[in-house]
Amino acid sequence: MRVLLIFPPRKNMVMSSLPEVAEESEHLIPQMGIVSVGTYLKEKIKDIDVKIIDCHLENIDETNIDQIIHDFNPGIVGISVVTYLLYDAVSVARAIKRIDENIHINFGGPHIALYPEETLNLRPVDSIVIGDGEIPFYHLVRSIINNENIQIRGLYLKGSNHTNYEPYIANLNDLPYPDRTLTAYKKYKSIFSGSISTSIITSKGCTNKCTMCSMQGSKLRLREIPNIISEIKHIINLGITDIQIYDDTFNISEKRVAEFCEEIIRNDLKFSWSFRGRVNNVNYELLRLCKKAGCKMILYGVESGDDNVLKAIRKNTTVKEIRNAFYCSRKANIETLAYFMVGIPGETLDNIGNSIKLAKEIKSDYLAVSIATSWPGTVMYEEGLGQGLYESDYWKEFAVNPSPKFNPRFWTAIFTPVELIKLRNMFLIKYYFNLPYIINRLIKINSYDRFKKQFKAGFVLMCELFLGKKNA
Ligand code: B12
Ligand code: SF4
Repeated sequence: MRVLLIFPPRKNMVMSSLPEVAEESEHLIPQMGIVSVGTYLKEKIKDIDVKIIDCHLENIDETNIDQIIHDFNPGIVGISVVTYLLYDAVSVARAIKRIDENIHINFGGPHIALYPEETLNLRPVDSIVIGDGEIPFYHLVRSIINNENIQIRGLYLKGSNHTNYEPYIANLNDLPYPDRTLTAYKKYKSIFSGSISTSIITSKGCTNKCTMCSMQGSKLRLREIPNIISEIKHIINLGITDIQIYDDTFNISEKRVAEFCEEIIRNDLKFSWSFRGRVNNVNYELLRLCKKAGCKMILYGVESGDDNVLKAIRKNTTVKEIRNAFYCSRKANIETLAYFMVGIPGETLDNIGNSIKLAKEIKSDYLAVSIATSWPGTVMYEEGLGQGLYESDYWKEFAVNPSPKFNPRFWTAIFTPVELIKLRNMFLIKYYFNLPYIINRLIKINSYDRFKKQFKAGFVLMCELFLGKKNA
């Protein structure tokens, strides 16, 4: 049996409100979700032939997928679906069904837990997997190979009843390390370091409850440090020296981060790494240890420079903590990226002014400003619906009938979409296009490759902001 796993193309991606250059650069990372599903399958069924395709990386879409289907001839295709790539996932699935109606198509990924029934009813979909895919997908493949009926939580075949129960693997240490050689792993490069890069997941879930995030309150599952270190050794053996930790919140516990760093140092592992973190769980001592262990960059979810706004989105952080995190990171010589948002529910011009002021004050190396967007499964979306801000449950409609030109809604109770785009652009322009910032960056860039990449990114950003290439 041959199994093809696909991460969809991004031809009709529902754009988030980050400038296009940021979206482009951030996607050059292997998709650990399907890699993990494929690895588990290979481990369980020894003679299975598994192929993984990242359509964006390999320039594949519904118009040329036929070649792969003819060459590889899969019996089962699993497609990884995030809501913003649903249309592209369905387009590819339709194209595959046109080639051979008998190929079984399974949809898994974060979108499915939000809209299980709607996904199962999509025409080319034969089955869905809700939540962690490794175990249910293996059972699906096994049942198809053995031609048996199957009933396992998390897997639902077309026509079957399903529950909204999201299964999870209680002990993440039980999973095999994702086999990155199943992907074209050498092609993934980081815009920040310019070197071959991969991602790693050391924990899943988040106990915080931010209103704009669909992870809120999800069960926290932590891998043990020796287990993570062992995976890192595998990664280094592949010749990869840059690792992006893609946990929802890596620094949920300061103690665990410290243990992680100490083990890296003890094992004398040489690689650079970054993580996405919260501002409230860091201090100078910890960051110095992170630096010593190879941490190059921290991407902080700042969101706003105004305590009232932070409270309103239940971020559970303060402006004081933000200042401290950036101050300590700079002192520890770790680069930073600050994620800000504009257009948060209830936010006024004054609040946005406070964010701009804080952004300049904390002197982050990079800044990403997005417009607060009501993504499905978030409190923000539910509140918008409850207050009648949206004319209909538009995400549900999209899930039932995905369309190519779809724009998620912003919070427009105070500002219009055009005003929000202008505010976001003004924020970015004030931050990036001033002499002290540019000089500071030039001093910090330490390789020609990095300079070339960042110069290009800066140029594209400038065109986007000044010529209004996107969203204007
Ligand atoms: C890293 C990350 C990013 C990175 C990189 C994304 C990338 N290209 O790889 C960056 C920062 C770029 C990013 C951006 C965004 N992201 Co993001 N991101 C993540 C994050 C934190 C980790 C992804 C990951 O690697 N997970 C680890 C793997 C192991 O989990 P997994 O992918 O879910 O896979 C498991 C299951 O889903 C399932 N599965 C997955 N695929 C398949 C396939 C099959 C066949 C089967 C059977 C099972 C299966 O099994 C896997 C193994 O257990 C997730 C949150 C999360 N914890 O997953 C959000 C997440 C994927 N992002 C999300 C969102 C909304 C965004 C943004 C839109 C945010 C924004 N406001 O800008 C943007 C998208 C930008 C755009 N439109 O251009 C949402 C998607 C929600 C949804 N409805 O689909 C998530 C789930 C976070 C959240 N809950 O809010 N993101
Ligand atoms: S935004 Fe970050 S901290 Fe807040 S709930 Fe989501 S993952 Fe957790």
